[in-house]
Amino acid sequence: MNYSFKEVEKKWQQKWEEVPYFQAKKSREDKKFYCLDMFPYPSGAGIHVGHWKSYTLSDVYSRQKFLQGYNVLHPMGWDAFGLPAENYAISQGVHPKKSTADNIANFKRQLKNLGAIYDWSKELNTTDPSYYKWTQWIFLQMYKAGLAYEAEIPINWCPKCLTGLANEEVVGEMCDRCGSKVVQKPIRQWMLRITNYAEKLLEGLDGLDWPEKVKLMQKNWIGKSVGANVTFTVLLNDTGKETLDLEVFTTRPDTLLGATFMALAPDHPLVGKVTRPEQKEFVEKFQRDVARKGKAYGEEEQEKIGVFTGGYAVNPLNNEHLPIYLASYILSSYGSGAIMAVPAHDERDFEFAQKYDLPVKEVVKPYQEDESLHDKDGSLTRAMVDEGILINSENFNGLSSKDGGKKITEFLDKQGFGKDATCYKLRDWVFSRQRYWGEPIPLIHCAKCGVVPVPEEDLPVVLPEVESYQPTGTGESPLAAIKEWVNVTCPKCKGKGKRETNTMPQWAGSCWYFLRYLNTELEDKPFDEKDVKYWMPVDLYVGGIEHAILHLLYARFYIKVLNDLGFLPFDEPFRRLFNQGMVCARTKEGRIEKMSKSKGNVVSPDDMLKIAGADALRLYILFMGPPELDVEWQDNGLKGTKNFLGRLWKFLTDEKNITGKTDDKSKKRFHLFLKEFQERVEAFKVNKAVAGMMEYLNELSDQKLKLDKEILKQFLSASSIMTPHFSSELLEKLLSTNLKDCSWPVYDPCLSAVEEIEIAIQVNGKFRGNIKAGPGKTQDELQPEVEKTIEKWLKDKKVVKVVFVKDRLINFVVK
Ligand code: ANZ
Ligand code: ZN
Repeated sequence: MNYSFKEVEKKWQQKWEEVPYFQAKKSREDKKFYCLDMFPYPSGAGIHVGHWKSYTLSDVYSRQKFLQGYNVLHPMGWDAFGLPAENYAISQGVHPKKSTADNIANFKRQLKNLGAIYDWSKELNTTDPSYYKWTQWIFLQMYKAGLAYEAEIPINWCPKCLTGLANEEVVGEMCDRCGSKVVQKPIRQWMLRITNYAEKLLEGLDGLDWPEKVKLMQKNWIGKSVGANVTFTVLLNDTGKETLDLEVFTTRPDTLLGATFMALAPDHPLVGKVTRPEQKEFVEKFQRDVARKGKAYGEEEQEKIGVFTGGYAVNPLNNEHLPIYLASYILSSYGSGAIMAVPAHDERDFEFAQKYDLPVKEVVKPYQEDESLHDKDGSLTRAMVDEGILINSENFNGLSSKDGGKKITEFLDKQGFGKDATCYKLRDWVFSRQRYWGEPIPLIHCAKCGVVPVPEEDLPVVLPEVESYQPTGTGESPLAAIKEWVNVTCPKCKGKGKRETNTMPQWAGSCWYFLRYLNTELEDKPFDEKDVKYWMPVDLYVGGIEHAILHLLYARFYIKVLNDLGFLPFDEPFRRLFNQGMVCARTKEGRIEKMSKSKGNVVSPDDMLKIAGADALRLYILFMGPPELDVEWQDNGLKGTKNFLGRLWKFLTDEKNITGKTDDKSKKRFHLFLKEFQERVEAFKVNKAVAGMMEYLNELSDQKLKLDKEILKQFLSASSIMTPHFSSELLEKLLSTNLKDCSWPVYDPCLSAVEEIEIAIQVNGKFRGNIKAGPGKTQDELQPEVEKTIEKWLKDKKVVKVVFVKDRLINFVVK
């Protein structure tokens, strides 16, 4: 009798749909397990087998915890606002509302094929007014707390998507969505003060069970630098009487006496004042040139160009006069937008000094002499950027960089010319989009009262139906054209007001959705305190590394704000994070790349299901390789797991193999399988866990081992986390039970213990003793202990070679 996956899978999916036995319980007595998938934005392309990888993983863990008696919450929803959804709608010529609904229906159909234990009663959709009412409400709380503000700033503007973008959405000067080169455009924006949370966002990383790589990416993005602010005095003319203060941020106050010029960002506010009349023409031309080129924040300018302003600044330590330049590599948005340039110890300053023939003065000597640092004439060949010992620094000579920096800053502090300072690379979050498909920002502009929040009882501000939702490109959202919607009465003075027409970025809805899953039906509040307290934080969050900064940083920020405002009793949303690797496939050009529709290398689960079924696909995806690594899709691999399930079915349904009571050998082998299976699953080595299942079946048939009903039930319960349909069918067929009444099998530590074997120890081929160890131990694991037991044979001898035969012997060749 063969395994007929089509009927079996259909049957169980229908049953689970009718009676979803795995839904989260209302009672809060059990231990809880909140397993979260990064909810998808329902694109038109549907899901491919790459998406299945993360959904299969999260389902394996949810199912295991369910069987272990946890109250499991494993929900799914739709991140449906934002650029991707809107761009797709435009490309198809349909309204985003319509295309989004169609895409969701398709996604849901595809996802149900997975046989996952999603609790669909918790489904949510970020474009649903009953959901975004609360996205707007959270924004209002931030606004009231002074965390949202309006600013006319030059921002990253995508000329194709016709909207402003957050810094996080720009990758290498390109729009992360469409790949167009981003330009800088001054536009009125709503901003969120995420920078107020820089330190908290950094500190919080320590306590998280996240991949180190992701933590490091967030850390670098926040970019904390510790140093000092130093005030230089700018001479506005040659009399030396008229002056102004110029502040610089430096991470190396120890190098202050090595400064040989000053550099300002081309758009620094003091440029006009500092520039002397004779240089004005050149300075202005330079500013125009740089502005025309434009550059996105955070991008290093390849070419370091500059212009002399004619002005000078006085070094507060030795009163030396330093020429002031404008330089293309200084960012106006970092520190104070101005630097003291120390060519001897900073690479960029060194390059600039070479180019403009400015002096190089060494003030730090490396701890270790390095001859390649100087040429024959004694000039520096490159910047010496390491810390070292101070030289040419008057009273500070001989101090280490650390101590020297501290002493110099203290000295400046006393004179009122400097202070310890900390800078962050993190910028405030550009939180408005000039697009239609997003949550309206719930604010009203009134000529008399200024910006007035929409009263909470008037939420949601519903996104109006429009004919034309294409971006206008004017810097105004398409909503600005809908007069009936825009014109409102001011809630404060009852005079004429206008609605804010910018919408929120797509990240707004995903910053808090995991709180809403708990109570999607709540009408009078966004979430329930008691449920939040029970369920949060999320125990396991599974999703792609592409969200390492954007979504994961924004969501952490939201939770910290809501915690500070007293709405939440915790301040980190995701306790544990797992990033699954990508599934790749060969493109038409023969390159192996991440699956994507645009590259034409997508494998659709719909097709694979027809060939092999959901359980074979789940099993193959788990078996492909370590789940955190990228892997290449192979049709053969899927055939392999399909065949495996076929063989397993045959074995288990063959009466010969089932007995009333198994012998010890069979029992032992099963408990060893179970122990390893559990340990591997729990260590995220699911590929090894599948391999263990395959080995077990091989040994069952090779060694003619038998199972009794108890073992059979335990085996099917354990395997059900990977192959739920297959296991359910056999549980019913052979044992008249089902997963609802099963629990996670507990292995017997005595039975699962591996017997020790004796390994012979030899010295120069002569037998010198035995050592007992578990099978499969490596030489590295054994050698130290073996050396101890034969110490007297090795004394005063030189070991020339060690011969090791696994599980048999270890032989020391000595002289
Ligand atoms: C003098 C100096 C000497 C510096 C030296 C470095 C080495 P991070 O680590 O990135 O924070 N800097 C300050 N503001 C800048 C701006 N707006 N645009 C470009 N560069 C800026 O780097 C801080 C260092 O970058 C600062 O320390 C400053 O150069 C420069 F041997 O000051 B330093
Ligand atoms: Zn008003």
